[in-house]
Amino acid sequence: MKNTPLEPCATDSLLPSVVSPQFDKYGHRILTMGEVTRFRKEGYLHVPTLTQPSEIAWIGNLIDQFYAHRGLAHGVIDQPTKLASALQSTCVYQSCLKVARQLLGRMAMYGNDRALYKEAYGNLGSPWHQDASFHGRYSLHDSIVFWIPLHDVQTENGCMQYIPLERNQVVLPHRPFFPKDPSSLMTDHAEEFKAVNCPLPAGGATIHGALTLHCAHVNTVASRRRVWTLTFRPWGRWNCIAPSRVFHVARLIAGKMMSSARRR
Ligand SMILES: O=C(O)CCC(=O)C(=O)O
Repeated sequence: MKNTPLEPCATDSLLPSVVSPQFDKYGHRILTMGEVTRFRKEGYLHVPTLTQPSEIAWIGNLIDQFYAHRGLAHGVIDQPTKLASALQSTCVYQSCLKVARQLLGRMAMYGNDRALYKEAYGNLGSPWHQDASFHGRYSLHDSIVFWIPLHDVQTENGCMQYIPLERNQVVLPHRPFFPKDPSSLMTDHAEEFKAVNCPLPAGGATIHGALTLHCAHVNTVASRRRVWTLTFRPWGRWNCIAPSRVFHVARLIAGKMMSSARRR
């Protein structure tokens, strides 16, 4: 599916380097230098114009059918792209791949995707966490996630919030969000007064890195909150054998061996 580039509005043209979205010759969204710089500094990017709302409506319909087929109203569906490979040909998927290559280098590839639907009139948001807390201790935390709502999102229906990266950001202590589910992690160390709210129109997305603290508001409205996320990382699903990762692990192991030899 190929989209026509969005027309910059009159106000956008007054601030070209800051807000005018940039598209390549295929109509795929790419980042401006300013956006790349902002992502590197803050660890997330608010992108109100990633693709056309009509494409998002089409994707939303398709993913709704996966939920209906499974008899689910909400919850997580892993890898919708495996269920419908047409998703990989969409303009939004191709834009995400190009943006991932701008941010992570040309070896960036698809890692994973998920549909995250939250119930209407819910009482739980997604707690503050860093995606890095789910990664192994040898990870370089070099993945990025595109969070793509399938309709307009604001505070009331579960948009994201981010805390800009600190200098030398580390992985903070996390604990299970649901006490009986060790895979549901949250942190008590988010400085919430620094949070930036990220409402979006359909066709927009946020992008965040693995060290960036984020959470999503509770969905308090009468309809489900529907989101598709796409994760990219260097070497994609082969990230664990990416040369940078192998080098990193070797350095950590060598460091450990040297310090235990010194202790003896
Ligand atoms: O959509 C949500 O509720 C949270 C999503 C999230 O934390 C993530 O994609 O990393």
